[in-house]
Amino acid sequence: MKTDSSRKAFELAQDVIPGGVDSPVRAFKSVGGTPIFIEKGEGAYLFDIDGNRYVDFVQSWGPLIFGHCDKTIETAVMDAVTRGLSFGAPTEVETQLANKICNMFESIDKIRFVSSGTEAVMSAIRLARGFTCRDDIVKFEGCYHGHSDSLLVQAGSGAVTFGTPSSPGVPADFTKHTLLAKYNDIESVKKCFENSKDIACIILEPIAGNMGLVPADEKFLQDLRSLCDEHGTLLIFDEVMSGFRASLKGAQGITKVVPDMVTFGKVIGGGMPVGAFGGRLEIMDKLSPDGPVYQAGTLSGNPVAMHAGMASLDKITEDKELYARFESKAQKLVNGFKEAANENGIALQVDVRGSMFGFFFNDNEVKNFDDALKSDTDRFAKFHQGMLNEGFYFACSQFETGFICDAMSESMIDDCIEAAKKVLSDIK
Ligand code: KE4
Repeated sequence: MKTDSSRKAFELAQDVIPGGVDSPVRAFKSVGGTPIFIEKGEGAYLFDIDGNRYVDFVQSWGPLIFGHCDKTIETAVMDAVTRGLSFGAPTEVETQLANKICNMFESIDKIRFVSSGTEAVMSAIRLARGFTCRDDIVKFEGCYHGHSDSLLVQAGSGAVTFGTPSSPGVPADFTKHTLLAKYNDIESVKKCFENSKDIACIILEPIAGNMGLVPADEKFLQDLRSLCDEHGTLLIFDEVMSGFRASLKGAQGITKVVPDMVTFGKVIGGGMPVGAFGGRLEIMDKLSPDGPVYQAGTLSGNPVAMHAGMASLDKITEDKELYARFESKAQKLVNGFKEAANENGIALQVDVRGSMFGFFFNDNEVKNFDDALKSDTDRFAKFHQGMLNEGFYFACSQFETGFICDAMSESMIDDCIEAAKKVLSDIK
């Protein structure tokens, strides 16, 4: 596969953009090789600047649930653009999108739009702290919630559950209120409550997608809910990735547990920059300008992005068979991978939630980040490169999730399975 143009483009990009990319994962550091530079997208396909075509299982890390250049979303954007790009003033489409989301979720009475998932989570945590008048928060190893300071933490020393910064530039003071627990392990959460009487919220991906695909056990979510009720702590579901991807209602369409707040991103922007956070009236009304908790954004609720999100969600809610199609294609894909891996004596763990799918080169089931870290990342890297050469574009890290989009045909899934058989045989 010729990638000379991408290689040259990457060299030039590195002269002027740190690492040559505007988001680290795109640099292919964990899989090796040169990141491919994209010329265009078209339905389920990506085309790079060397003229190679790929079936795209990343879809901009989740937003493009209908694939690239979806005519409905494109038309909505083009139409909105003719009336102006941004006003910094309220527009009715913000209310329409807010109503659409609030009417779908028992957990959400009001919602505020921002421009990224990071902003949504950062704001939700500030609101949780302001509402409870508490400072500490609990997050889980392996869950990613964007790059705000208090969430860039790694396990602290020994038994202490308080986190330490996982990045230079984050002062220890900024993470001393962040406690770390183990995903799917309620005892580790109870220990946090032993170490702190000041926990404002617990935040988690109810279906984790940032350590690879690792769904929370229903019992674990129920126990989290009970602990939060017992201690007056808010439960925040970060559905930036799982929202409208795991089911029509994301993880909330699968679990019976109702969170106090929810964050969204990706799909609700239809490919444009949108994040959101929502929750019960008594919580959301604490937010400025009605309440004292400050939060703001120049491009929050941007009308073009709102129309893209509206078109995306309208298309989703109108298609009653959409998630059945997603589930069927995702299951067919991972079953094909599993069969091919078995034929080649390769240990592969697979899982699906709606249009999300994951696979680990791992001997055992993955229930938390420690398990995920035991995966064979070298073999993943070889698989990733091999599948690229066959024309299939997967997330460039073992610790990410794959996505089905509605533009993918059954024959694309079949062809991908055939390619996987070849690649797995080559790398066994
Ligand atoms: P953004 O700030 O990247 O829009 O959203 C942060 C975020 C928050 N919560 C969850 C559950 C997320 O998955 C994300 C972002 N997801 C990653 C993909 N693993 C974005 C890709 C990237 O960082 O370039």
